[in-house]
Amino acid sequence: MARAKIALIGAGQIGGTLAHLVGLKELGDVVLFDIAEGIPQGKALDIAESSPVDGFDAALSGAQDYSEIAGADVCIVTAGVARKPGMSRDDLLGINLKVMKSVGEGIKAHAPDAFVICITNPLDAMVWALREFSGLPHEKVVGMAGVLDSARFRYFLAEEFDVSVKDVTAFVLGGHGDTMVPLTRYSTVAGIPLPDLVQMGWTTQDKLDAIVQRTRDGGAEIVGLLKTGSAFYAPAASAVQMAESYLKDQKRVLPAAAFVDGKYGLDGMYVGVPTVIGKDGIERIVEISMNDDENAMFQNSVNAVKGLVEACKGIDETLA
Ligand code: A3D
Repeated sequence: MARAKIALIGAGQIGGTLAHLVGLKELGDVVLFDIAEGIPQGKALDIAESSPVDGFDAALSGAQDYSEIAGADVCIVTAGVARKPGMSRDDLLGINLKVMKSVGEGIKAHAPDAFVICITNPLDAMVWALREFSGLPHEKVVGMAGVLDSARFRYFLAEEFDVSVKDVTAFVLGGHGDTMVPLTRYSTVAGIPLPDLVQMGWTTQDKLDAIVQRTRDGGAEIVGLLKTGSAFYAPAASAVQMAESYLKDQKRVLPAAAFVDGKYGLDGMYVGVPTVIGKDGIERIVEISMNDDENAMFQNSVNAVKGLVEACKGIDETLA
């Protein structure tokens, strides 16, 4: 059977890390695409030269022309500009909307059957715009944020409880941004929900609240440390997990920015919800029940995403 073809649109910090992970995991052949000449070619060659050491078989190439992504099974989009210190994800809106237009048109022309994972920020608005510009089915275009946000939540919880990250599950809903909703009730250590762990004396409510806030600010914490860009190792690992679930039809239950129409009281918008990812893309959206507080936080997040989408429509009239 032919190897899968994975197109990485954007060969910056995340794009390069994605290419390396795809190689190490032998998920398929990689085409790194970028407008910056030489960067995708250089990264592809550098990673290919590591393949004899790590013992993986994958063809890696760089490209400036969208024809090179022809027939891709998966496209992971990181093209655009990343946050600098003091810049919010929303500041990126105008710049990255134009990028989504060219990327969406490129995918539409050359890889219309791909499963497309968007990472470019502001995530929930950019994945919506990318879907509009590409015209692909909604279930084949998804945004990566929830896997990363819940991984950060899981990591902080594992540190607090001094247990393996493997035994911590976490649940994050809503848009990717300051309004994201980490749901403690649905987050567990080996099946024990966090509120029970507070009662068992494993932690205090104050400490848990601080961890929730640190999760919301997780992206900014890394930007503050790096100063010249934003997180890339964990975002790349998160998108690769989604791509792998699609390529291997694993049907993993993963939080993602998916198109929700009819569930959660929403009539057609992208927002972070639990999904099942398999060979058909987003195969299911899992609708959970929320209490009043959780629902209020979720609605707040939904409204923030709607505001960004309206702003996109104001910038590009073809979207209105
Ligand atoms: P960076 O290292 O700057 O890479 C972006 C790449 O995109 C650069 O190599 C650019 O040359 C390239 N590029 C710019 N315009 C185009 C275009 N029109 N076509 C093709 N390539 C283009 O950034 P990064 O890799 O660190 O981050 C990429 C994006 O991911 C940014 O928008 C970040 O804000 C976003 N991001 C999202 C998350 C989420 O959790 C959603 C996390 C971290 C970063």
